[in-house]
Amino acid sequence: MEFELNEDQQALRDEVRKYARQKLLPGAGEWEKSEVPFEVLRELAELGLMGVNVPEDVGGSEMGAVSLSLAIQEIAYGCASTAVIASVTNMVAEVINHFGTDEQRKKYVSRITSGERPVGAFALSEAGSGSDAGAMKTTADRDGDRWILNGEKMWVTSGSIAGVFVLWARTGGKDLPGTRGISAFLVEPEFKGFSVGRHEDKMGITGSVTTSLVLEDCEVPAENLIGEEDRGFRLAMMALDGGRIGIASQALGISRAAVDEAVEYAKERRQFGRSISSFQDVQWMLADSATEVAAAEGLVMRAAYFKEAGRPFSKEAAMAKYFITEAAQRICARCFQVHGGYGYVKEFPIERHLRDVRVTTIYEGTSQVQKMVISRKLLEE
Ligand code: COS
Repeated sequence: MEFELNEDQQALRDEVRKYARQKLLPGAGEWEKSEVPFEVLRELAELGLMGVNVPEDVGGSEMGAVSLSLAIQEIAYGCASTAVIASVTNMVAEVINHFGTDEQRKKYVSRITSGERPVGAFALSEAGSGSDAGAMKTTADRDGDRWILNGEKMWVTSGSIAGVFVLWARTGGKDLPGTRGISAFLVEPEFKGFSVGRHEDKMGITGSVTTSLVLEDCEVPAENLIGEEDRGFRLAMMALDGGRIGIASQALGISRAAVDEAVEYAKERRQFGRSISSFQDVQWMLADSATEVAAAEGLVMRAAYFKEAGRPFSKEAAMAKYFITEAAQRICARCFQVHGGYGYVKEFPIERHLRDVRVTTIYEGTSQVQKMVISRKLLEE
C-alpha cells in the first residue's frame, strides 16, 4: 500500500502551496470586504488551476482528481473564497468536458482554461428547489433552432463574473415530473433575456459573489443543450459527486489553516505566568482538531483516489464531505476558543475561518443530503 503522493502530485501541491501562501493568504482579509480580484482568478487559470482534471486538448492540466483536491486544499488554506470559485469552476470544466460535444468542449472549456473567461458557474438551485433539486420550475421550450428559458436560479456561486453557466431547466413539461424531464444548457451571460439578479449578503465566503439569475425569454441556441434532452438531472448529480470532493477539500484547507494559527497563538500567548500551550485544556483542543484533520485527509484523498481510478465514488465523496465539513465546524470553533478574546476581533483570521467554514455543511448538498446518498448506496449494495 502506498501512502505517498507521486512526484507530479507533490510538485503541484508544493507549487500551489507556495502561490497560495504568498499571494492568496495576505489578500484574503481584504478581499472578503470586496471580491477576490479578477486578475487573481485569471492567474489561477494561467497556472492551470481552473482545469486541473481536464485534458490538455482543451487547455487543461490533465493531472487527475487527486491533484485537483490537493490544489483546492492549498488554495483554501490561503483564501476560502478563492477556493470555492476555483472548485466550482473546475466542476463546470469537468462536466462540459465529460458530457459536451467536441465543439462545446473546445469552445467553453478552453475559454475557462485559457484565462479568457476564467470562471464557470453551476446553476441548479432555485428558491423552492435546494436539497430537492428535482423540484425546479425553470422551463426551457424549443422554438426552432433555439431554446427559450424562463425562470430564476438561486445561490449561484460567481453568478456575476462567470463566462459560462451550466444551467438546468425543465424540458419535459407535465409529462415528465420530478427528476425526469430536466435538461442542462450551456448559457453565456451575453445571451438575450439573461440577467444577473440579487447579490446575496452572506455571513462568510464574502470574497466570492453569490447571485440569482433571471431568465426572461432567454434565448439559448439549440446546440447549447449539453448531454441528452430530458436526462440532464444525472449530469447534475455526477458533477456534484466531484464537486463534493472539492468542497470537502476546501473545508480541509480552512481547517488546516485554523489549526496552524491556533498552534502558533497557543505557543505565543502567556497567561498565569506561562504559555497557554502548557495547559492541558488547550493541548487537548489542538490534539482533537489535528486528529480530525488527519482523519479527514484520509477520507478526502480516498474519495479523490476512487474518482481518479474510475471507480464509483458517490458514496466516498458524500462521506468525505459529510465528515470534514461537520468536523471543520468543531475544529474552527476550538481553534477560535484557543484565541480567547483575540479570536473575536478581526485582527486574527480565525473569526473569518469560522464564518467561512459554516456554509460547507450546506452548499453542494447539506450534511443531511450526504447521509441520504451514503445510506441509499449502503442499502442498494
Ligand atoms: N450519478 C448518476 N446518476 C445519479 C446520481 C449520481 N450520483 N444520483 C442520482 N442519479 C440519478 C438516479 O439514478 C435517477 O435516475 P433515473 O431517473 O434514471 O431513475 C435520477 O438521478 C434521480 O435520482 P434520485 O431518485 O436519487 O433523486 P432524488 O430526487 O431522490 O434526489 C438527492 C437525490 C437528494 C441526492 C439529490 O436531489 C441531491 O443531491 N440534492 C442536493 C442537491 C445539491 O447538492 N444542491 C446544491 C447545489 S450547489 S448550491
